[in-house]
Amino acid sequence: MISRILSAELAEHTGRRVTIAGWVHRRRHLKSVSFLVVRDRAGLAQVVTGSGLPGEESVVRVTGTVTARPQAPGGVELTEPEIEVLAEPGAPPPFDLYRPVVPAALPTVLDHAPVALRHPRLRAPLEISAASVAGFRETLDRLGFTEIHTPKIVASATESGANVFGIDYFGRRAYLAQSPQFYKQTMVGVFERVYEVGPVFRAEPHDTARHLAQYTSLDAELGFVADHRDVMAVLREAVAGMLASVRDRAAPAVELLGLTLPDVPAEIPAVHFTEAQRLTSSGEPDLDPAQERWLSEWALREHGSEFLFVTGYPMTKRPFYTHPDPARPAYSNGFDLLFRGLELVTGGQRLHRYDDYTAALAARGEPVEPYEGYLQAFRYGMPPHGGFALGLERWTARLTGAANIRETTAFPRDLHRLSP
Ligand code: AMO
Repeated sequence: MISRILSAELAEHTGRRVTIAGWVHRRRHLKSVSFLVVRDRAGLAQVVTGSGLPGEESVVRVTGTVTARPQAPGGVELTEPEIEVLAEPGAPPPFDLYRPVVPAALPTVLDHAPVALRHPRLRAPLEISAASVAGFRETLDRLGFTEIHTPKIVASATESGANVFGIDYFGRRAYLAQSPQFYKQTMVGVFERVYEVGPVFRAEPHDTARHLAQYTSLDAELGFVADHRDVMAVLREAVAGMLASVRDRAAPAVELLGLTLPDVPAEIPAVHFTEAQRLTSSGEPDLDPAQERWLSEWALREHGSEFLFVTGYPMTKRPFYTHPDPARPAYSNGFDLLFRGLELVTGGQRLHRYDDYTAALAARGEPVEPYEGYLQAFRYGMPPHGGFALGLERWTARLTGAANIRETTAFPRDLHRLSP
């Protein structure tokens, strides 16, 4: 390893000679002096030097004396530097990475992602996303869940209504997994409580600000639930843990973006689907994005909460594995979690008896045969169970105020974009 300290640690070394390494973020020439700002994973460091500075995005190692300077980032700078260039860029960056506001439109940013993402404001959402995943894992580990890894090349679709990518699998028809749904349920029979953080694929024909063709799904599934409300309680803990981790691990990113993080109420308010319909004067069997936004505003007004559960969606709108509400079988024990106007999570209680699965498939006119592999779990005894899936990019977009979900993932895949 190249021996060095991080920019954020410089102040602890005032008066000493130290080495840092990173990228030339900015060069500034004043009349009698020049400054080099070096960017590393922890932040920025200022170097005072003469002329003849390496170009922006050059990779450098700088040894210098840590000197107090209140105006510099972190209140110190490196003086009397020796600068070694480790790599010189072949071309200047597509736009100035040092400007506080990103001076480029989203398509330009995405076309140049490998270098554009180095901009502190474009990197910050990715830091928040990483901290969120760490908090998700930490919380579910604490609650006795086991992390699993399930196949992304699968034999059948899982989510009715969502579109599936077909692929050639050694001459056979296969699909890219739309969700780990069947496998996470199966693994409840093994571990009782499981979670997975992984990619899922949706052949989304819509070009919207909230749909990707590949996104990261934070999935959980747990056995021995009384009904969907036990799942909602675990989800509440997971979301609170994700936020605590963002506060803890991504504090500089939160500060840079000037974010106000939401509070999670001890109990997130919930409305039944029929009540949501009444509130939005809707007779439709589903809620559209405008109604979701309205309901979120209502929850903030009435309950002071930026989160709202909508429970009891009609069975006709949920996949075949959904458990009905025993008291009102036309409605499900399924829920969505809305966050700042957007559907963030889908979840619910599942069927757990083999005969209920065969009946549910028959009622939808679907053959049992393609599902035989999955249905083995239920043939051999499964507890009442349920789970949820949270879309990571939607979460990060809502936390950071990004207008487009593409700002929250390094290399988005959508209708038009396959590269970089
Ligand atoms: P669902 O299909 O509703 O449920 O997906 C769950 C969550 O994933 C996110 N999401 C998306 N994010 C980005 N781009 C997309 N194209 C996209 N589609 C969905 C949303 C959504 O709430 N198996 C069930 C979950 C379960 O019941 O456990 C499922 O996949 O945030």
